[in-house]
Amino acid sequence: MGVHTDKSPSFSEGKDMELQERDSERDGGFEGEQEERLLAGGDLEATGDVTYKVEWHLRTGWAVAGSLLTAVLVFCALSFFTRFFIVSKHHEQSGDETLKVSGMGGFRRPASDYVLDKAWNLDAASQVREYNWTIVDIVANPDGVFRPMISINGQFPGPLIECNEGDTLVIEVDNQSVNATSLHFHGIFQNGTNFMDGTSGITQCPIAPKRKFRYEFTVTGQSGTYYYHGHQAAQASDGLYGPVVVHSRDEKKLQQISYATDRVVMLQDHYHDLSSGLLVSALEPGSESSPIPDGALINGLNQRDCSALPHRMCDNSTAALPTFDLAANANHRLRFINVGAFAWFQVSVDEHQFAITEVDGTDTVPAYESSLMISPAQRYSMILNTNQTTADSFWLRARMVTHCWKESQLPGGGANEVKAIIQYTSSGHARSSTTIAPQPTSTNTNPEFAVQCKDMDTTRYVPVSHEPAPAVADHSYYLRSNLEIGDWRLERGFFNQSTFRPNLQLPTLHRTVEGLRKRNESFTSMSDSDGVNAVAYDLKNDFVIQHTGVKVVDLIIQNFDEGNHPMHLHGHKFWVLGQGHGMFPGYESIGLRAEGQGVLEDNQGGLDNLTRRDVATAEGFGWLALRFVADNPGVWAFHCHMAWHSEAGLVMQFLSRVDEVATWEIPEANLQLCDAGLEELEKGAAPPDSTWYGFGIGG
Ligand SMILES: [Cu+2]
Repeated sequence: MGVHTDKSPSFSEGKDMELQERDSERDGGFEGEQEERLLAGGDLEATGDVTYKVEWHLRTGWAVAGSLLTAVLVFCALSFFTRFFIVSKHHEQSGDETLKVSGMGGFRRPASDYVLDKAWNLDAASQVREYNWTIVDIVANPDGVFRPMISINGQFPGPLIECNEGDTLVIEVDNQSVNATSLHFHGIFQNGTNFMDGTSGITQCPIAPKRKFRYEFTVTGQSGTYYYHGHQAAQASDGLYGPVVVHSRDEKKLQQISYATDRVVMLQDHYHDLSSGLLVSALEPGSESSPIPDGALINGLNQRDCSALPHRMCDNSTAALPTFDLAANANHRLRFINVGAFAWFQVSVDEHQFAITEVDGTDTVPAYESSLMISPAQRYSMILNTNQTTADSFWLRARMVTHCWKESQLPGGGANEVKAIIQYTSSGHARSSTTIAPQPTSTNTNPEFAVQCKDMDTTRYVPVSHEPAPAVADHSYYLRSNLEIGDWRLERGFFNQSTFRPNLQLPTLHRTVEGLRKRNESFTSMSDSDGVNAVAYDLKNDFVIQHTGVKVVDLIIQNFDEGNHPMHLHGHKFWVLGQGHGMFPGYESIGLRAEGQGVLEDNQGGLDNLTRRDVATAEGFGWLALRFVADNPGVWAFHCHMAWHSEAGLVMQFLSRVDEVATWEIPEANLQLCDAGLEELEKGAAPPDSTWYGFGIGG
């Protein structure tokens, strides 16, 4: 089902044709573009220079032919490299001979990797689970369109990390990408291991190209569905992500509906271009809009019609819609993770309702829904009962909510909806993996068509484990969030007056530990006080709120943008006290005394059943009220999880347990990462303010 099947008998010929078309329409070939973008974040002036030279060369016919030949040869070499070196190397490493997709589809991770093992032992003794990952750049075509991607061991999406609560995870990372990287384990508390949080510029220096780093931490005090992703600029969007499932020893009690199967369903807005290039255009002067995705993927899969994309390298013969084989008349757990950079998804299953039983790692009492709204970085588990008799296959629909974007039209005729096939199977008679499931004929029975990007009403989702929020807050902070644009300056995200710039060579945690240890006065003068620390940190680019001892903290976020911001706090779960449109109406309106000093008379028990989660959204021109216990020592990022917004600087930090952090030393391996030199550490980083000259702000 490749493109141009009528025009070209073989893929390689089709490829040549594509290249020629591209060359005649744009200056420089695919390879040239790719190299420029892979190295973006480097020297932009040099990039301009290259473009000029290519244009000059194109003035002679021989040069045109020569360029074409070179481009074709380089592409063939790259394809050969990807196919035979990266893919076969992975084969050797994993000994996996069952990989069915061959050739250019060899980067695809088998769908079965995201189905959890039924025989998993919840009672196993705590153990160390080790993963060996090589970060490599590949060229891959998840939906048919080829693009450069960042992968783990040559495959996309990343492997599942699965463990029991109490296990220790060891992830050996060997960075063979041209860009620097760091890996963040989203939602994992990292209590006592803040330096393993993987936030470049905050808890660690990036892992420079050709360097290695070992993440090692014990997962305690939490269970459920999480994920990991690259935390250098927006590189998660280039494919560097994967799921994390932590099993509670009490999983069977915490999940109140028992289920026959358990799997991960990752939703991703998918761009056909590298995030480094998109980021430059996202931040360009005078524009507040974010790059619009070209389409969407479910577990790395979708299938585009290549004939509609004549300007792209495209072959959809190994691309397919994802299929979930589910035994009929049984309950099945689907763990949804929005791993995307920007888009919200509305999820529904034709002719089915489902129960929500988990919100960001918090097990909840089943609540029935016909549609699910999920922001970037949020997770929800749904239990689907395969009890329909009208058909034996149904569409699962994941629709990007385009109404929340400034421009709602996807480029290149891209569809905002990605579908998966829910295929009923009679138990013991699973569909053979070689047969393609027939397409369902079901129609969308979900009447509500979301046009706003708002969190699900989590007051409907009562945690199974009773953990009421503390009644009295020690501190309440009012934070204004917004994006600022203007001529001759990059778009920048702000919390109050501050827009974040990561210090890649001297992360906040390193500066803090050193400052406290060496009794540097700018750190010690503040070390007994709580609040904004503008003495040790430059408030302009480094907004740090600190607490010493264990404190209860309220955050009121007032969003001054028409767009929404899904806010994520590293290292903690928070209680959502309230959220809504317009100006924050005051504590009384959410049943609490002023400044969060206890509950109102008529709201006794009002804090008992609030959901705890790690991503909650301040809707467009709306507010969000959160409460968390600052008991986890270290420096924790708090940021919008839309990649284009966080990279604009919509990030601040909480320094918790100053008393404890003062006793720390930074591990030697972390310090060594910083030795790589700024030029190496900045590879793949967000563009600096100096990218545009003039009246730059926050530079
Ligand atoms: Cu945002």
